[in-house]
Formats: sequence, structure tokens, C-alpha cells
Amino acid sequence: MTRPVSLIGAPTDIGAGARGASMGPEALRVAGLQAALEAHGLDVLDRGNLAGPPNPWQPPTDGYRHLPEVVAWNQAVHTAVHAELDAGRMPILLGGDHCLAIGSISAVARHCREAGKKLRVLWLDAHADFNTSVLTPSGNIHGMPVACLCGHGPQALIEIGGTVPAIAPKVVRQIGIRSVDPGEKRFVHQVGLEVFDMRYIDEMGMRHAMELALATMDANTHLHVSFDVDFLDPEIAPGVGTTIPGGPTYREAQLCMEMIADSGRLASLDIMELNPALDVRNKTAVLAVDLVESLFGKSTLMRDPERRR
Ligand SMILES: [Mn+2]
Repeated sequence: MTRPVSLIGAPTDIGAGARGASMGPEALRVAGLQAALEAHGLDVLDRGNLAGPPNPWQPPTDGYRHLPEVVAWNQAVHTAVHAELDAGRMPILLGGDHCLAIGSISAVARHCREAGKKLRVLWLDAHADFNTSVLTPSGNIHGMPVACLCGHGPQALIEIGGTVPAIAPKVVRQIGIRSVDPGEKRFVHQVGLEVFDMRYIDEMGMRHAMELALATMDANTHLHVSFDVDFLDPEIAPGVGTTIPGGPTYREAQLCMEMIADSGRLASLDIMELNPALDVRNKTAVLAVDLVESLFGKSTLMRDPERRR
């Protein structure tokens, strides 16, 4: 039996380079997320939306855009996600831009430390999100969450979980990466982040990439999935702020989600960067809900769930 689920809305675009991800939580609700999960027999509670400062839309200060506001939002996310895990529930964070993964994953990491669990983070994204204020020209913090979680970033963000760094790079597996700045790429290699980029998926296939990304987890491993909707090819998912061509197709994305479901380890989830202002009749939100259903075991295929091969 899967544990009960809590939906947590974080309606902000405070770390993004385009406005609109603040409308993401409501678009996911309108696309029927709660009913879709309930149809799979899950007990789902919608906790409503977190509150935080408005987006002042200012240029960067000392290399960061809206840092005090980003800290406030991430503190709210951290507290809410940790409370759900403490209560034995599975948090699903409805973003909101991807800077909020700092609050979410630092809470998951803290929970794992407290519960004596191992952690695996799957980062599904077109971008590595491993920028720093020195490496990024924009200062948009949604390009920095993985670096911050690994201890590289402003003090107020890296210490949100109480332990610095919140996670070690070796717990992260990135899938679908196809847009990395030159300095960011050097830094990713330097810390040894494991990346299955689109070239890897082209050559080896999604199945092989996911087999490796999910390998060596055991019954005591907490699997967190951070799903940036721009992971998907923009042909099928136009409703994001930073579209990068050449992403996973519908079938590749379904396979990715189904293999995560088959692992049986999913324990927390972020659904990030959905931007209804750029979407077409909410189709990207509907697709995201469809994929999340697969994450929770809906099979689009004829396969017998008892016999997985
Ligand atoms: Mn991202």
C-alpha cells in the first residue's frame, strides 16, 4: 500500500527568468491531478497553497535575483515538506519555479538523516541547474538549486536544511540534460555529478539510462523525483519558461516514469516550472498529470503488473 499523498502548492516564479510559473499549482489542479491520483486508489489531501512574498521583478544584486524572497519561499517549502514526511505522508510539491527544490530536497534530506534512510534524487530536467552567482549571467536562482543543495551558493540558501551541504553530489542522477552553460559544465564535472544527457539517451536509450539511474537502491532508500516540466520535448510540452528542443518524446517520458514506478521506491515528488501563461489550452498541465499517473503505476501498456519483464 502506497502511503497517503499531500499536495502542496507553491505559487511563485520568484527564481525564474519569465513570469507565469506562479500559476502552475492551479493549472495542475484544473488538469485534475487529485482525481487522477485518487483513481489509482491513493489517499490524497490538497493542503492548498503556501504563502510568500510577491515577485518584485528586479535585476540581480551581487549575482542573485530576489535572494531574500527566494529564501522566504524556500523556508516555507522546507517546513511544509518536512511536516508531511514527519507525518508519514508523501509530499508532492506543485511549483512554482525550480528554485523551490532547495526547500523541498533539503527537507527530504533532513528527513532521511533523521529516519536513517539513504537518499536518491532523480533530477528530470533540460538543465543541470548547477549554476553559481559567478557562473550565471542572469542571476536567476532557478538555475542554481542543485549547486545550492550541494553546498555551493549563498549562505541563507545552502543552510536551509540545517546541515551544509544538504546532499552529496553522489546521490543525484540527472536525466534529459541538454542545455548547460560552459562554466556550469566544468563545475558539474568537477563535483562528479552523474548526468544522463540527451546524447546518452539517444545512443543508449531511455531504458538503459533509467536502469543505471535507479540501480543500487535498496528497501531503505528514499527516492525523490524532481520533475522540471522542461525535461519534456517542447513539441509536447510548450508550457514552460525555458523551452529547449530535443527532449524526451512522449513514449520516452512514459518509460522513464513507468520505470520509476516499477522501482517501488518513490517517496516524494516536485512538479516544477509549469508556466500556464505560455501553455496552449492547459495541454502541458494535462500531460504532466498523465505522466505523474504513470509515476504512480498507471500502465499505458498491456503488461501484467505482476510480471514486469
Ligand atoms: Mn530545472
